[in-house]
Amino acid sequence: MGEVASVPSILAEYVRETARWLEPSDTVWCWGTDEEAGLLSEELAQTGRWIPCNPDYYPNCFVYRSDPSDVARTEKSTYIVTADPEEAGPNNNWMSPREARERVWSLFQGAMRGKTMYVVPYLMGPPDSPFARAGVELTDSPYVVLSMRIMTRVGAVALQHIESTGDFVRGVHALKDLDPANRYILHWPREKEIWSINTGYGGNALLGKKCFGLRIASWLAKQEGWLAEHMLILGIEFPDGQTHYVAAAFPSACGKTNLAMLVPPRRYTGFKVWTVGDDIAWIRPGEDGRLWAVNPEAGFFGVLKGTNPRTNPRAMATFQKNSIFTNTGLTPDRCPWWEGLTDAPPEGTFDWQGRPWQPGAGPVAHPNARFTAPARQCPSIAPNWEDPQGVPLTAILFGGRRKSVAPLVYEAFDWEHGVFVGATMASETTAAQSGAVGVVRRDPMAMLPFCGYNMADYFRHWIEMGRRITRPPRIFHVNWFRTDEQGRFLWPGFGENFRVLLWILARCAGQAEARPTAIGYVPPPTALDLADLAMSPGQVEQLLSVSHEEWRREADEIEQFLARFGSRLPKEISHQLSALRRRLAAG
Ligand code: OXD
Ligand code: MN
Repeated sequence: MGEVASVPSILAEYVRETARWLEPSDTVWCWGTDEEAGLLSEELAQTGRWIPCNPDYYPNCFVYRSDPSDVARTEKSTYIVTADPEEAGPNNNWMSPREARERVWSLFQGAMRGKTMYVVPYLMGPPDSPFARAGVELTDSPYVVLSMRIMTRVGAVALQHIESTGDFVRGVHALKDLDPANRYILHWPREKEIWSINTGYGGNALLGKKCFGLRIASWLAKQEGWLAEHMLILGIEFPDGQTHYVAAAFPSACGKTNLAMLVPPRRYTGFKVWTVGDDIAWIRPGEDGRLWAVNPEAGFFGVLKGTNPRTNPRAMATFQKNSIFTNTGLTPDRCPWWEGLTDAPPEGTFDWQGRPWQPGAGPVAHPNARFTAPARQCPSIAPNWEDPQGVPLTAILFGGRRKSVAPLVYEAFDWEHGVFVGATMASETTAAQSGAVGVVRRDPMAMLPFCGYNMADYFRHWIEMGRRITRPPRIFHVNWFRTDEQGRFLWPGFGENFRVLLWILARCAGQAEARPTAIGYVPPPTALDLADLAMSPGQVEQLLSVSHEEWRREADEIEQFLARFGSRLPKEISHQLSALRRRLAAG
């Protein structure tokens, strides 16, 4: 698959050494070319799990069926390896370096016998950007190679970066026998190394994404004075041509992709929403005192459930060619199908495991079925999405999926309060991680599964970042998922979220009304444009209400959660909790 051209010697040595232990029958260097993808695709098709879609509707697209036991991130198998367990913190599973070598590295011995080891050099971040970092993934999974070439910038651009910096994150991934009991995703932040075994699921096996892009990068960011966040980035262009950028952290499968690709409601003529990223933001202080953000990825790995031309037309257009559909159903004319695409699947559809589907036979697609698509194919991709300097942030949003408690939107009083809002946010769990769905859990900054070090130190880092910038973005919390007594959503969501974004940007410009409450600034109903939404005044009031009784219970839960961090918790965070309690008592 191409020439082994000018490979930096530290990389060549790493590949040789790893091959000696894993014993693949051959080693193949990947350059990210179309020809290479074609060959891998043919090879994968032989397994029966990789099915070319109908080229009339989905040219160069494939449905991939993973092993049914390997369909989501497995947080219980995900570890941070450090000498000091305190460095990993209560938010991570911890493993000692010795145990990692004895228990996990031994699993890799001979793990690629009889297989090919693919060497995938990749770059995270736009080329020639001060944000850019290189990684190398050694893998025996052609699906991983085919996904990495969409999700990252694979090939010569990465080798050049390694050559000039001498720096890269080492990653080794072996499918082995997919045994869940021996599944491990290990991160060595100080050594900049990742080991993943017995899994092929994207979030566990595409090492550029969660493993490097968030867990290792968050640690590097702490050392080097920047932030690696689980955030989408979007730009809102106003009719006068000015664009303002917003980054938003929501937990997995809570609508980051939908918000990043939002289409403004028709009444907002002259406005445009530009997509910069849908999952990860690397953020640095700029010389102008603002925070600047890039999307380090080159593709989207998005949730399909509920995606259709009405909820996310831009995603539909993005994955219409050159894309992978993992664990969807397959219609008789070889198109992918998932719940929410249309009312019902056509007769003769196969489910995500390739079984003929009958009504009542369970879901057609796995609830965590995903598309993998090149970012450049998104019709709303920002013209400057690969700007080496990134885009300046006007606002940062935190949000979750809460049936109650959290109003549609509120603004933090200041940066430190904003850090507290992010640090204490909660959300109901989704199908993106294995385990129970719909359980409320605290998920600080949506980073609970992704922060590669002790979150108490992460909160401190956030507080310090605020001190380092003179023009900080304002911080907000949003909740699109509040319901009424009958369990119906109070807010229409999707494109209508644009109305909330407009209030947020107007606040940042000092132009919108808000009333101070115990939890932050909440818009009075008159400050939001609710025209055409057919919401009753009672619904609006409920959507924006702040119940002191509920928030007192919330404060108790927050206190319990923060207690996990013991004396390492920054005092600023405890002060914020006391201040919240005082405001609740005063009201
Ligand atoms: C993802 C996730 O895949 O957060 O983005 O699970
Ligand atoms: Mn994510």
